[in-house]
Amino acid sequence: MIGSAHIDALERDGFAIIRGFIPPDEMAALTEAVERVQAEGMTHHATYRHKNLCYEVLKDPVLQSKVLVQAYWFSWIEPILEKQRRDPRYLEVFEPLLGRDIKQIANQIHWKPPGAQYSDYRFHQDLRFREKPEDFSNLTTHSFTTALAIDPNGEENGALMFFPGSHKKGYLGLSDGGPIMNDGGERRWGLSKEEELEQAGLDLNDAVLAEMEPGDLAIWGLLTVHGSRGNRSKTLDRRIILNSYVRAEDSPTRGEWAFKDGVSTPLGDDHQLCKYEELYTRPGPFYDDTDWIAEQ
Ligand SMILES: O=C(O)CCC(=O)C(=O)O
Ligand SMILES: [Fe+2]
Repeated sequence: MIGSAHIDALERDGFAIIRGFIPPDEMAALTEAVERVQAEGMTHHATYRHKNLCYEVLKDPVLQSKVLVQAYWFSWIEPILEKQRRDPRYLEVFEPLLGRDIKQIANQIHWKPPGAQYSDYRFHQDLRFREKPEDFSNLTTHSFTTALAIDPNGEENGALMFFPGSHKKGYLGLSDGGPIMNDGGERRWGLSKEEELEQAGLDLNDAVLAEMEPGDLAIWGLLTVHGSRGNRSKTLDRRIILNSYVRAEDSPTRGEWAFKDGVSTPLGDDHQLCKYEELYTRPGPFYDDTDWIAEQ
């Protein structure tokens, strides 16, 4: 039973954690599917895209090796994960918040290779990643991001951190002046410069570490300030499946259906416009070895 505690927590804190969202006996199959996506992603020498499917493959300056940091819309190649994104338990979570017609905007896996430079996320609000906000309505109230823990998420391997109540502060522009990940040097373990937080009226001491066990689900809104440190552990990755959802009526031109009148709805014949702006003009497949093209 998922209950309604997450609704109160989202309203009060801007984030919620549902423990045991996916029970332990279902996690092995999901984890294996995530590992198949990783194996497939690592066959590429650089970032690869085919329509919405994308593997973000970078050369890590610290590890001096190739790393896969994110994959997008792998549901097109992994049936188990395609079912996961529209698991009826997401409807239980979101029906009270979004109703029974729900579209999905993001379908991502994030890896944090142990010790890699590219494994931190500066504090930000996900509104930053809705580059065409005019294509949506009610983005700040009826749009949510979720992270399903595949590995234990803790202090050492860079669990998510949230600022409770930050969703009531409006858009703060945190991390807008550059990539979402740090560029190395002393800030390689991540997060934001304290001055930047101070200017936004935030005190790092107030940030809450979202420790999670495999199968736990974190949920947050597009104005909730969050980020995560780099992975300082020697061996443990910090894998999450990140899915984001909107009310269908608020997103007439974007997203893949997840639930239509409450019915779990598989991907259709072709990709729908989600976040990749060049879906129709540059569908690929192609390699992009120029830069980090994150589209969280
Ligand atoms: O993977 C993480 O720790 C943070 C990811 C995130 O906040 C995002 O993709 O918007
Ligand atoms: Fe985010």
